[in-house]
Amino acid sequence: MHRRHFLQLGSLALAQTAAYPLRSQSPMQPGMTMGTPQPAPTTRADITLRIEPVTVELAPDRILSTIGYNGTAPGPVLRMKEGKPVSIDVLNDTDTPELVHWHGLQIPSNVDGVDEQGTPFIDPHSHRRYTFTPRPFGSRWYHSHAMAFADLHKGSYTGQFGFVYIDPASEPGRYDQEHFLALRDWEPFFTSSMEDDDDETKSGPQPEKPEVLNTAPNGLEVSSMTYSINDKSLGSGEPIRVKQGQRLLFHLLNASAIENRRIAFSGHKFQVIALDGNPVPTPRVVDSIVLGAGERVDAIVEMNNPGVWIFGSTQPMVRAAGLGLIVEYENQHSQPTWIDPSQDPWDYTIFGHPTEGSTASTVRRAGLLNSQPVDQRASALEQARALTHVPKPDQILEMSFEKIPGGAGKFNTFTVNGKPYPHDNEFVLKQGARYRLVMRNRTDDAHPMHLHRHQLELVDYNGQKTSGVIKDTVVVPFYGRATVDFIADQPGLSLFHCHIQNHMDYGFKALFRYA
Ligand SMILES: [Cu+2]
Repeated sequence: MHRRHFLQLGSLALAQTAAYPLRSQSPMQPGMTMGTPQPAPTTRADITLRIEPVTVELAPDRILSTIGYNGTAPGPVLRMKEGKPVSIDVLNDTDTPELVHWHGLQIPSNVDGVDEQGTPFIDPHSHRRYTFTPRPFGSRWYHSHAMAFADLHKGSYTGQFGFVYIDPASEPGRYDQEHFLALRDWEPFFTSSMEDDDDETKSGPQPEKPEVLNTAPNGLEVSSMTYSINDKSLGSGEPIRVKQGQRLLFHLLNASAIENRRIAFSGHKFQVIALDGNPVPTPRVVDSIVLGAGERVDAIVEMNNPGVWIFGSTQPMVRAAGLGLIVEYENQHSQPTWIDPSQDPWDYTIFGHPTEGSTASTVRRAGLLNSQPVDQRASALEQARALTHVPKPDQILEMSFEKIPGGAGKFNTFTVNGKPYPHDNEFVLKQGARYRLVMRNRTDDAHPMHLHRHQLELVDYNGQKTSGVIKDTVVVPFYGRATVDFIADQPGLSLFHCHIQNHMDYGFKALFRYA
C-alpha cells in the first residue's frame, strides 16, 4: 500500500486497506487483457457492486444492451441502517473510468462519488472500496456520476442506477406491500425540436421571465421514445397483484437523465408521506405525482377500488411507449384501465408547515384537493392557522440560471450567475452557518437542481412560502424561482448542478467550498 492511497482513501480503516490492496491506480498486470475478470477481493465488503455490460429485457421483443450493476438495470436495492458503517466494493468491468454517487446521503466528499469533489475514479477493469456511515434515513439512490457530453452511452444515460434505502428509526405506519419503482427512459437521441409538452411548470407564475427573450435558435436537447418502470415496459412485466383493503408503500424515483415526469395510478390516490426520502410535515392525498430527474417520492396507496388498473405516465405517448405497469386485484380479469387524473398543479409547498401569510392560499389549495375527506380539509384549515417559524439565514446566496442557445446541431450552454463552472470564489461557506439560496431560473425549461451532501429546506416556491419540506433536489420552475435554506454542516467540496445530464455536462454546475 502506497502513501498515495492512504491520502486518497482518507476515512478507510487501516486494516481494511492493508487487507485489500486497491488496484485502481495500478497499471494493468502483465498478461491481463481488458476482459480479464477481477480477482476476488481478499476480505468481504458488506456489499459488492460490479459495473458491467447488461441486457435489459423491456419486453420479449425489445432487449437493450447497456451498462448496469450486478447483471441488472436497475441495480439491486441496497438496504442500509442509518448510522451503521457500510463497506461497498465496486468492481469496474468496463473500459470507462466510473464513479458511483450516493445521492441524498450526507457523507464525505471523497466517497460521495463525484470527480469534481475529489472522489477518485474507479479505473477500467479495476476496483475500489467505498466506506461510509449512511445517513439520513429514507429513500436515496445510487448512480454513475461520470460526464457524458456527446456520448449517450455514458454516465446516467446507462443503466447504472438503483435504490439505496436507509432504514428509518421510525416506520411509515402499517403497509402490506412495498415496491421500489424507478421511472426510466432508454435509447436517448439528440434533437433540437422543443416539444416540451411535459413541462408541468409552464403554466405557473413566471417571476423570472426576462423582459427581452433570447430568440436565438435552440441547440440540441436529449430525448427518448422508449420507457419503462424498473426494467419492464408497460404490459410486459408481471402485474402488481393486490387484495382489496391492502396498503401499498411505493418508493418512487425518477432515474431519468433527461426529463421530469408526472405519474398517476388510475382509480387510486397517493398519500405522499416523504419527498426525497424525508418525511413531510403534512402528508397529503394527491391524484398524481411529479418527479424531477433525481427526485424521490414515498407514497401510501389504499387498495379500495377493485379492477385492473394502469399506473404510469400521464402523457399518453410516453405511457404507450412503455412508462407504466399494471396493478391487478384478486379475481379481476378485465382489460387494464387508464383514467386521466385531475390537472391539479404539483406544488411542494402543500406538504410543508404553513407559514404566516399563507392562510388564504393554503385553504384554497386544500379545497383544490377535492378528493380529500372533509376531516382532512378541516385539519388543513387548522394547520393553515398555525404559524411556523423559519430561522433567519446568516447569508443569502443569489443565483440566476441562463441558457445560451447553441443553434442547430450544436449544444446549448448554461451559466450560473453569468459565469462558467467552477465559481471558485463565489460559493464559499462558513461552517455552521445557515444559508438561503435563491435560485432564479431565467430559462425556458424546468431544472431539477441538486446540491450534494446537504439537505435543502424549501422556504419559498414561486412566491409561496413554506417550511419543513426537506429535499436534496428541487425543480426550479419555467422562468420561476425557488428558495431553499441549508446548514453548512458538511465540510469539503460539494457539487451543485442540474440533474439533467446534458445540462450538467454543458455548464449547469457550480462547486461549493468551505472557507
Ligand atoms: Cu437542467
